[in-house]
Formats: sequence, C-alpha cells, structure tokens
Amino acid sequence: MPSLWRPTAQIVESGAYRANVEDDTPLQDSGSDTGPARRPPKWLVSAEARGGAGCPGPGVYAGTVRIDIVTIFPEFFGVLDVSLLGKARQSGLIDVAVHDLRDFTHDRHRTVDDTPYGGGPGMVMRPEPWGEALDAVLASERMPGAGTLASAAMPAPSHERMPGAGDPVVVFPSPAGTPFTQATAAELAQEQHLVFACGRYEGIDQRVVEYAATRGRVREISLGDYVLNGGEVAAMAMVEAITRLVPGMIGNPDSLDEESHEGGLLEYPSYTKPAEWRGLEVPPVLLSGNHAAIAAWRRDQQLERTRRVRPDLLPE
Ligand code: JF5
Repeated sequence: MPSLWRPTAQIVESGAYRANVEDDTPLQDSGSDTGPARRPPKWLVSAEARGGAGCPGPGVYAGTVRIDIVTIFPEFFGVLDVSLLGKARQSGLIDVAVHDLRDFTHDRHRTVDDTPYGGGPGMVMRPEPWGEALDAVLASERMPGAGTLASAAMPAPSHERMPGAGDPVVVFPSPAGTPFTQATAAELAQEQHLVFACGRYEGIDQRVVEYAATRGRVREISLGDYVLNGGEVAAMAMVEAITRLVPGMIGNPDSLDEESHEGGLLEYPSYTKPAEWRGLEVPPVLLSGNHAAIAAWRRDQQLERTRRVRPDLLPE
C-alpha cells in the first residue's frame, strides 16, 4: 500500500490493532504457534473513520467517539459494517476496532477459559488474556491535558489514579447488569472512549471487572432479562443504540424526536402512500391537512398503544 494511502492506524494481522499515528507495530505478537497469519476482514479497520490518508490519528478531531470491542468472536461484528459504520465512517465521528481476545493468550491452544473455583457447571474466562487486552486498548488513552503545557509533568501511574469523567468507560454486557435503556444509550453517546468486554461461557473472572475499574469507569449492563450465549449480541445492540445518538452523526434524529422514547410513550403508527392499499385505508385524519387534529390523533394513538402493550411506562 503506498504510504500516502496508509491509514494512520491499522488493524494488523494478529486480529486487531489500533496503532498510534505513524505506528503500525502490533502491541503484542499473536505468536507463531497459531499457524499461518490470518488476513483480517476489511471491516476490522475503519481507516476512513480514523482520518484517512495524511490525516491525524483517532482522537484528534473533536467529537470522535472511539469504540473498542474485545471478543473471542470478532467475525460477529461484521454486521456493524452494514448497520452503522458506513455512515459513521463517512462522518468520521466514530472509530470502531474489534479485537480478538485469543490474540492476548500465550499458550499454543490460545486458551481463554478454565473450570470455576469452588466447583459448579461450565467454564469461566481466565483473567490474564482480559488483563492484557484491556491494557492494550487502554494503552493509547490520551491523558487529560495531553498536548498541553501541563502534559509535560509526569502523569500519575494509572494504577494510582481513580477513574473519573473523561476516562474510558468499560462496558461488560451481562444479564446481571443494570438495564440498558435509551437514557443509557444517550449517556454513553457523550463519551469519547467506550470499551465493550464480551464475555462467554459462564462469565469472566470477577477480578477482571475489579481491575478494569482501576483503569476506567466500569458499567455492567444488561440488554434484558434473558440469557444469551455471550455478550456479543448485547454489545452490538448497545453500539447501534449509542452510535445513532452520537452528536453530529449523519442521520442523527433530532433530540426532540428522541425524547419521546426516553421515559415517554410508544410511537404512534405511521403510514405512507398509497392512501388505499389492498383494501386497507390510511386513517382519514392523516389526509385532512388539519395539523392540530393530526397531533391529537397521534397522541391518542400513543396513549392507547402504551396502555395496551406497555402499561409499565405510564405513571400509576
Ligand atoms: C453473557 C457472560 C455475558 O446474556 C447476556 C446478556 C443478557 N442481557 N444482556 C447481556 O450476556 C451474555 C454470558 C456470559 C457474560
């Protein structure tokens, strides 16, 4: 690839890497014990979102949201390419990288799980690969005040810092977490760096969550009261809900529109042309041109629908 076209950061053969500007060296060797190097799918890297040729690296543009996803199934996240990255890349506002947890193992079988202490069914994800993966994705974190005169002073080592506003948010999708809502999505859409740690098996060694809390602001978040095979599908849903709310996103619905979903009512039913289709008619009020009547009808529909299917959303 001609250097002019080289992205400022790229995913390397080991699966996923976001290198800093000018640095495409993997932070960790995936090891030669894993057979021939695999070519990363093109969606693993979002060069456009990182600024493209000749542009500064991620985090340079105000408003860029960085999202790292750590998983043993990086291929799962190919669908993000279709659902959001196309738009997000064009806007340059969202920078997503997917990382294979197994790239942070050192044994020939790339082991990520083991039997639970204390006994019981299933397997638990071992802490070591998670520690290395989290260190890697958090390594290029820009310190508060970076690039200013104040940054000349040595920052405190991260293990002595208490994570606070501006530090990365580490999300552990888990049925044991707090419920994910539109309000959660709106909050997370304001962050600069989100890390999704997708667990599998019976879960991740709890010390990983403890450790992550020393490096970032940890959120254990549930998509709903059901059990999935892993955090991937939950993470994907969260990423989609969050990214569509990122300020400046192309096609970003305006905030007034969004507000009707936040602690509000369900949507009213929508119709478009033709006015009659297979014997089914559009409610005449919508064709009346009477804007007050239309607004009243829509409100009424919202209330009726909410009472019927989601009474829990209504006060008392
Ligand atoms: C998971 C360890 C995560 O099942 C879920 C989930 C449900 N709602 N939100 C997340 O995550 C799967 C399994 C094991 C961590």
